Amino acid sequence: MNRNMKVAAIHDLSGIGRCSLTVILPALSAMGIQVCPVPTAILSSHTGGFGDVVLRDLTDYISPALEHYKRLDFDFDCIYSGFLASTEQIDHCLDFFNSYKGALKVVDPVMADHGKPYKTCNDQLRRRMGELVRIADIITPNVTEAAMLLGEDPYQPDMTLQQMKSFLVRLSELGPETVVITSVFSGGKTCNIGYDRVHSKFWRVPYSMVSGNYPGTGDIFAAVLTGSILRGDSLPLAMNRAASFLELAIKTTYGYSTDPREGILLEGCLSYLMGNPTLCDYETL
Ligand code: PXL
Repeated sequence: MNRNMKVAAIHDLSGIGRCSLTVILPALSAMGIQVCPVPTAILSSHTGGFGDVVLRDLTDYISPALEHYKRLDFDFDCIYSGFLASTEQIDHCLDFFNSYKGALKVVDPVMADHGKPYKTCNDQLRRRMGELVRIADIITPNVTEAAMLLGEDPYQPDMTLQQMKSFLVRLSELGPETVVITSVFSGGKTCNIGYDRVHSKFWRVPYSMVSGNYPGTGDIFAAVLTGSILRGDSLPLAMNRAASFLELAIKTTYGYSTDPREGILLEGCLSYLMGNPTLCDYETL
């Protein structure tokens, strides 16, 4: 493995609630990969339940930071976009992606969850998120975001095998070779599903749910999946690594009965990402 791998993570920095950069940084660091944060906004907390959030939009930061990196001839192995604070940031992300042609392009189209858009996601952002999806190599929407990108009903309580495959293929037809959809409900079970267009393969990684709805889990999933792919894992292995890490972290957290708004107890679980356990809990779809 390249010991000096660098990911530019275009995402927000939220003070409390363990999401976005505050989880992406430690997760990828534990996997031996440097995160170079490009904050899109600074927030006092995530927007999921802490009341009146203080938000400082950093839209005017991203382009000058990119210009600095270009002047330095600084290279990145991966550009990874996530939570955006304004529609203009779509253009800035596109500039970032287009400036590093050889980098792996990961787009986590953070917009919504559980059938509903986040407070900060307006119609314009929703419409333009497709522009990032089009140029991505890998996208990691949750099922609500996947449906929104396809113009389907955001609430998808029980998907058939045919619907899951159709979502994956149609999203891939927008551009990305690899599509992973998280938090899919099908036949009373929860799973993450993936599609590798190059090899025409569909994958499903089931996981067991505990009650308790923790923020930031999608961000952790995307970060671990990205780190795993950068380290050379196959798609099913990377999906399996991300899902099994989250299952461990969520079950650890649930046992301590902490306030779910504070997110998962990531700090005590990071050592699991440092090792390289053998994982083989996936199925073809
Ligand atoms: O985890 C997604 C996310 C990222 N960033 C902010 C959020 C959320 C979800 O609520 O509020 C600021």
